[in-house]
Amino acid sequence: AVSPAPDSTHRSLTRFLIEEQRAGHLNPELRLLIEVVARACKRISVAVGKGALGGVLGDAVAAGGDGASINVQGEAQKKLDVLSNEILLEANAWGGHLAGLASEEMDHSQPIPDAYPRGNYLLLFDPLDGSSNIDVNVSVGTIFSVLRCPEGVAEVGDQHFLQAGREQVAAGYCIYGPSTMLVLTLGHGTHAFTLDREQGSFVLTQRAMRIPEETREFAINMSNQRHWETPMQDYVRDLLAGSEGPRGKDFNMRWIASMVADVHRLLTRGGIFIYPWDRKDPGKAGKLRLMYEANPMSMLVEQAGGAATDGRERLLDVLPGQLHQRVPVFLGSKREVEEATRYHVTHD
Ligand code: AHM
Ligand code: MG
Repeated sequence: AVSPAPDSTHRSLTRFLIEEQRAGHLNPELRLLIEVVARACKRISVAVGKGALGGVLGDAVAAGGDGASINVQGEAQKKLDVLSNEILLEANAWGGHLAGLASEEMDHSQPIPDAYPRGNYLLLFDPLDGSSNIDVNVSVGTIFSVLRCPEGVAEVGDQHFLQAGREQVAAGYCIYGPSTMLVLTLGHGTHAFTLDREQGSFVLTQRAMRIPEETREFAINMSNQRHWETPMQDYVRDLLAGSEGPRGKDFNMRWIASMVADVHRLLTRGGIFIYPWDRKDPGKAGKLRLMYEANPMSMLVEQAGGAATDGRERLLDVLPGQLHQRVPVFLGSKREVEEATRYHVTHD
């Protein structure tokens, strides 16, 4: 008789999800949703990996051929932003697992087309985060978040997506780096899968990731320092003072400018990632989007034993007022996030 392959070396995403289903952590509909998103990410990974050979680098051109295409956030779209968005939309339209989708790259949410059965979930995504890094061959990623569609909704609209992050039933990202990895939570730990390119399948490579509670590493775009509010200035001044300052230890800095890559690093070895509000932005909201970036990353980080706040409150408790809302983000090693948050709270 042929003995089965050893568990730890060959647990595919499919098998992992089946086992999670048996453990009562997800139902078949959510399992299909995760499988479909993972399949779409494989397609995006192929497109990203081709680089200049795929003809997909550079800016997207607006419909009508008149200048660069601009998204709802007022940002120029890359060809790969548009392509990744289309791949995710097309993959998720027909499976019967969704009631609607919302994307960082689309003005409004979309209900599932009438031609297909409607499911119970809402999917939100940033199809290609960190897209300023595409043309320079640095890691980028797809971020996604899953919510339940409220019961009794006849027509899905933007308002049905406006739920606090703690209501997420699943969240994850796919990082397109030296290897392609899917990092996923279903609310029972954060788990990492690596794409086996030859087999075309994601393989579980780290179960139950744990972020060290203490760190000596931070990720911040320091070029905005002069625009930060006082408690943020104070916090970073004390980090930079190192072992001679009040923190009594030296810190190292890393900034990739791809949130997915910066968060992947801290999930792997600890750290704090911060995108604060600054005075260039009168809305006091910072750059990152609550629904597509902050919420899914916060769930992944909390499920790995880390913490996530907006500098004052737990991010997963923030009630969104609109789909494309921005929010300051402080996440990573628990003690360090608490420390950064303390600077802000005691200042107020
Ligand atoms: P994007 O969604 O338009 O790619 O913007 C989000 C990205 C994050 O990945 C990253 O943390 C941040 O923007 C970097 O911004 P900056 O230009 O300040 O370096
Ligand atoms: Mg983005």
